[in-house]
Amino acid sequence: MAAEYDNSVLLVIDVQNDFCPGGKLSVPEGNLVVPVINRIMHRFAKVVATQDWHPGDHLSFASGHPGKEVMETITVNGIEQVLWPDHCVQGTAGADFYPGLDLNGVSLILRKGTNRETDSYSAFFENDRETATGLDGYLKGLHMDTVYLTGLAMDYCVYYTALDAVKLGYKTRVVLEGVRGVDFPEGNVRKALNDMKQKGVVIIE
Ligand code: VGL
Ligand code: ZN
Repeated sequence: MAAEYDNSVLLVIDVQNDFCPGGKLSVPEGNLVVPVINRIMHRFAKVVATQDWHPGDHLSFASGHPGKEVMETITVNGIEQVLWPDHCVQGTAGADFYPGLDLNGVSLILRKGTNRETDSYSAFFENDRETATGLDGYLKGLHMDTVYLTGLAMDYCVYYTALDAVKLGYKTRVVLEGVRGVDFPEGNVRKALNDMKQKGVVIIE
C-alpha cells in the first residue's frame, strides 16, 4: 500500500531517555512526543530516527571544562558551545530510545555527535556547519522532497535540523504536538519557533 506521503520522510529527533523526564538533560514533557510519533509514523514513505551519541569525554560536557558551569556558553575553535551536563553517552541507558517509541517502521537510525571535538545539533551537518552526516545523501537517493520533524529538543536539535533541511531544498514541516523544547535560555522556544517560520518552515498545529 502506498504511503500517504509518498516523498515525505518523518525525522524522529533524539527521543532518548536523557532528554525525557528523569534523564540527564531533561526536556519538560519530552516523553509526551512518543504517542504522537507512534500514531503518525505509518503514514510516511520513510522514517529516520536519530540518536545523540557522544563519547564520554565529549567537548560539549561541562565536566570536561574545569572551572566552567553547566549551561555556561564558551567559544571553542570559533564555535559557540553551550556546556551541557553529561548526556547520551554511547552505550549508556541514557542514550537508549525512550521506552515505547515504536522503532519497527524506522528504516535508518542515524547517530550524531560522535566526534569528541564537534557537537552536532543538526541531523544534516555537525556544528562546524560543514561536516555532513550523510542524511542528505540518503534522502536525496530516495527522492524524498519533504521533511516532517518530530522529537527533542525543539529549540536545539529539531531547530537546527529544520533550518538545514530548508537550506538543502526540502519542504520542511514541524509537527508542533510532536516536539518539546528545553527553553534555555528562557524564551528560546518562542525564538526558535519564530525563526523557523521566518525561514520557511511550516509549523503544523
Ligand atoms: C540536544 C543539547 C545537546 C538535542 C543534544 O537533542 O536537542 N540538545 N545535545
Ligand atoms: Zn548532545
